[in-house]
Amino acid sequence: MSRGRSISEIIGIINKYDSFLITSHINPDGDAIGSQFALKSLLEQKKKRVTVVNAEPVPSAYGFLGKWICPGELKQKPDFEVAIILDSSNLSRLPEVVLSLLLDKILVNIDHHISNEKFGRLNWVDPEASAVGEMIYRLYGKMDCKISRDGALALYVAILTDTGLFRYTNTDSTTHDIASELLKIGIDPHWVAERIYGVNTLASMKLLALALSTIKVSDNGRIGWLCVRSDMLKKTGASFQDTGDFVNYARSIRGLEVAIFFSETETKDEIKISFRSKGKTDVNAIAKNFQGGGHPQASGCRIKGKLDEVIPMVIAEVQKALR
Ligand SMILES: [Mn+2]
Repeated sequence: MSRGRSISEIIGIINKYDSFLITSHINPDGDAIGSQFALKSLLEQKKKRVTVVNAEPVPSAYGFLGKWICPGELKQKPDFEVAIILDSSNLSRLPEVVLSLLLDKILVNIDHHISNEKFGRLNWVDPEASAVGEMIYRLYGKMDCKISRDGALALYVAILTDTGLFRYTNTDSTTHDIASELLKIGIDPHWVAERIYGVNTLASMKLLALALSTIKVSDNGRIGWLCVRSDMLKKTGASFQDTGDFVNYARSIRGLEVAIFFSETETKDEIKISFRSKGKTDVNAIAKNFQGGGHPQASGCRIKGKLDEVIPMVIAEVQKALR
């Protein structure tokens, strides 16, 4: 896949059309949120009409980045020519209400998941990029656009969160070079980190305590997992959104190779699963066996069934992959 051609084709589309819709996957993370706002900024600088639409409002921890539109707030179907979908490996990552707005439109797919299914008319997929935010940063450069302070803030959030605060294997000198450029535009890293990582609620801490009490490690010490059941949410007053980084607590256990987080969901008999690998094991391949995907070191999927059945089945699959 020639990266150079994809990015110049994206620029061609941006120059050719006037009106754009930007969206991303359900349960948006910092990269999904930040890259959408950063791309909006870029397109507005180019005097384009831009609407950012997602099924749910901006999660409160990221509220400082701005607001987008939810389908319920639309008085009529948004009028646009091109839909740009960010950070989503396939269209089933988009909620129905958003998908229904995209029928018959030109779809542009900008993503960095190795599992991306190239669903767009135009696909710019770069698994080497630490975050979609890094790709949007490059787009700014190629289009000779000045990054505004708001744009820089959004890009910084995308890269900060998708590299796990510059800790994951997708972090390299390029990531730090970009972060450095963004700080020069006026981003205060302490202020940003406090907004995102210093705002846990007491309810979410109590939920974490319950989840941690479920931690188990396989006999060979290579797999660790923990889970959240719906009744834990009732007990603590926390929500499913509060479980976003729980898998990392299992991941931090010494000697472990694969960490897994299992959670019941709003949908009855549907279990959400997050995988993290510490190195050699490709958890994207494991998630793929269950119609999920992601990155080699961080992936996820959803499986129909009861928690007590799903856990042993998934552990057995991971044991197989480790052999
Ligand atoms: Mn991402």
